Amino acid sequence: MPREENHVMATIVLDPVTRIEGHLRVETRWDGPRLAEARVAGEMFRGFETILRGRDALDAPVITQRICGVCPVSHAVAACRALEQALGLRVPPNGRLLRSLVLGANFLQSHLLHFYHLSILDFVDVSALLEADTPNPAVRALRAWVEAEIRSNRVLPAAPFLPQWSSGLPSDAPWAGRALGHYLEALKARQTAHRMAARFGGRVPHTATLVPGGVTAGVDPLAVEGFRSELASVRRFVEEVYLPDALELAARFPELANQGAEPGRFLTFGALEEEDGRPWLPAGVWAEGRLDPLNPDRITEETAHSRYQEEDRTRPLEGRTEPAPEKPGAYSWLKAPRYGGEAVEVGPLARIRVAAAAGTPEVEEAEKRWLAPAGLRASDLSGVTGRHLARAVEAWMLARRMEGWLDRLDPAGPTVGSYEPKTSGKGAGLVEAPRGALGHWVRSRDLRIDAYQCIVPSTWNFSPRDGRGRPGPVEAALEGLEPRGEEPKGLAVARVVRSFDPCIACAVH
Ligand code: NFE
Repeated sequence: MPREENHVMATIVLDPVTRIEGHLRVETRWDGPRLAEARVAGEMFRGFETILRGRDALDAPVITQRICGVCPVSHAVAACRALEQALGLRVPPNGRLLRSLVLGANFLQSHLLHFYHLSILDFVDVSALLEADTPNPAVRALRAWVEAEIRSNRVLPAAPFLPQWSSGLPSDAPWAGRALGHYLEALKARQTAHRMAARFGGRVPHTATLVPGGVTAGVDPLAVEGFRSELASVRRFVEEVYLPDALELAARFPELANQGAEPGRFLTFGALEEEDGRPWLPAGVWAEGRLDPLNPDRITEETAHSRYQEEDRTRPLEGRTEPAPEKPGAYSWLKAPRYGGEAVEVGPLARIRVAAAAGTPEVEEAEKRWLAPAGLRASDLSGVTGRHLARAVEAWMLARRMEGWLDRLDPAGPTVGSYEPKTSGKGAGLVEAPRGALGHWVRSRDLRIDAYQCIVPSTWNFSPRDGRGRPGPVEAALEGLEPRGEEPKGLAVARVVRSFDPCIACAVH
């Protein structure tokens, strides 16, 4: 790092980063107005891969769901698919569709959680309400309420403490008021999405019906119709509230499309299964202006700066996950996944960019309806606002696709394949979770887990430096950041970090 004489570099540390899942530390060094170096670190060890060794192989979907309370369905599906490959189990079309419906419901609730409950407070300024000059009685009442809160020194802005009635603000209310009001409506929409997942998952957040070979819930017509009407209400929320808010955010902060845009290499395993096992959104790797097919053999995990003992670079099933808390040079409990030796971004932006490059018709439709009127293109989405928009657009595309999956369920067909598993074998379950590419790799011996490794979306995005000292995707996105003059540096860092939707509980697993 360059250090001129008489030139003091400022350090800003966010530790812990709040409004995320898990324990994340972000250390940044600034060269004047420019962020020169960033280190992001997962601050805890969990050890699921070690816990799994020696367990009954068929228990992996139950155990790995406990990695996370936000995206447990993705872990269940990844574990099921890994075991299906290892043990030669077949899944009937109903089983795949039910899995995608439960996982799709989880995507919807997760995207809403991220936008309204974790991120939007980075962008709204309730003090705008104090300046609102409007005769509208609802806005005036909210303004009086905010003034009273400030006078009594209660903490603001803090949406959970907004009054319930603020969710009904009219459309001419200031954006801060409307967006925060939507915080409360989004809680209800998430509740509905959770209910949808429970209809076929048995319970949430940790489902009870997803097993290797399919889903043990039947295609009950009452559950199907209940799911359909709940899906319609979540879709309405996405169309009428979420997408307009995400577009308004992008319009209000145009400079954030360029902030946090690195590393500019995107990877996806292909999102959500159709009934024949093909992915709904395509798999692929986009880098340097080119889309390449995914080659899972190019995936490695590095540990040069991670608190683990093993060799610096391993293929997934060769990893061992043996903690080394005092290892010299190590600063994170995350390993560093790499594709062909390169750091890649995963998540909704990666899925949309790969699907756009592949000419997926649904992305073209979404672009025409939502992005083009705002002068935006799916293939150009990037940076902080690009990630928020990609998530919102994906929620819309997914809600529509799920209606089609409901139509294709066959009430007379089986939901689980015949159950005569082999007892030994190796398998990989490569799926997409809300936050990006998720892989589970398993080796079963006599139906016992001999080896198990997970590479999780937030491990890709929040990885530390690798053996060559090259930064992980979020580190790369932060380095070079130059906030606008009046924008506090810590806030600019938090906006970039949160745009990746960190889940460090998952990332360290
Ligand atoms: Ni804990 Fe997750 C998702 C997975 S993590 S939330 O989405 O897998 O990055």
